[in-house]
Amino acid sequence: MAHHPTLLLIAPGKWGTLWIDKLAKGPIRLVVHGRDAYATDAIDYALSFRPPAGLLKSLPNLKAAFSLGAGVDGFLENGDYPARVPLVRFVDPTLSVEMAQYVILQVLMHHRLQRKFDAAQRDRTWMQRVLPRRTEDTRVGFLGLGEIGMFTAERVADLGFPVSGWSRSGKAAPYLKSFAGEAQFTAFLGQADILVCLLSLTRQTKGILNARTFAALPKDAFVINAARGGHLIETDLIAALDCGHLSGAVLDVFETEPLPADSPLWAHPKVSITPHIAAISQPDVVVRYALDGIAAFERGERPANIVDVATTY
Ligand code: NDP
Ligand code: OXD
Repeated sequence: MAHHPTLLLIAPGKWGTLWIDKLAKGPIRLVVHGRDAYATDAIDYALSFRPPAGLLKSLPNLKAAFSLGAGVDGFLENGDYPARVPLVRFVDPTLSVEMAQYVILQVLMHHRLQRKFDAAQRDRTWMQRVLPRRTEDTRVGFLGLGEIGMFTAERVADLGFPVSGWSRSGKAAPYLKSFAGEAQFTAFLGQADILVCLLSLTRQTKGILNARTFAALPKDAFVINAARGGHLIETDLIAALDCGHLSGAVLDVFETEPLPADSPLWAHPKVSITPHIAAISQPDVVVRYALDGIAAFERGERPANIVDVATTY
């Protein structure tokens, strides 16, 4: 009988059910954490978004771990990820397309003053002709120019906005003004009327959306965070909105998810909230990526998108 490697799925409650049936049809033995009893030495592979602290370290025969999302901070934030085990992250064009749609939606809602018109409609008020700022004068700056950031930046540039981006290494593209590293961070911020965060969350980028960053943005700048809640100091954002320096913010990700009911962000008049839905990993695509990745390791190959242990993303 063919050897079927054992995959441990670690995903909370209902969320896990998205993948269970599809994975169970693959050439693997599926074990679901929290549902099935298992011997730790029987696990060959793991699939998760945010495994509980210490769990992966307790699996002595783990050959590789696969992330259910593009971001792998959920694996690495505790500092206990077993260094010998390759970690593969989810990279797929569907994520970039969905993120570009999300960012375009939020940029245009802000730029075309849609929320003001919605409020006026609620009051049955016919607003006098209000002109949006000129598109060519509205500079959109991307923090993070990776798989998702580059694609999204190009789609926003297609709409006529001047686009810039900041990354560790710098990126060259005809539609983009590129800034790199700490030395160019403040210059980048000074010319971003709309700031979009699509960075990976690492020790270096944690809390990067803070009071100093907001102060370096132009007056009335607008902030969109679709990367991770850990990038943002929420109290600094509220202060920058309340003092009138920032004109508004859209947040898809939060330090604590679900966002607690008593968070002041819920009712803040300048904040729009979405529940971590900017780009959702599609179950069929995720299952294919995990099964193909396992097959590659079983053949003795290394699949694409193994996380660099030096940069941790
Ligand atoms: P990539 O790893 O491809 O890109 C990460 C980008 O961040 C790169 O441009 C990288 O720079 C930059 N970066 C990392 N560290 C630093 C640093 N210290 N200084 C400057 N730049 C830095 O990731 P993806 O584009 O695939 O995804 C980005 C993030 O989007 C994910 O990590 C995740 O958090 C988030 N995400 C959110 C979703 C949602 O639904 N809200 C869905 C999917 C992703 P360089 O290019 O030089 O390496
Ligand atoms: C991801 C996410 O990282 O969904 O892919 O947040």
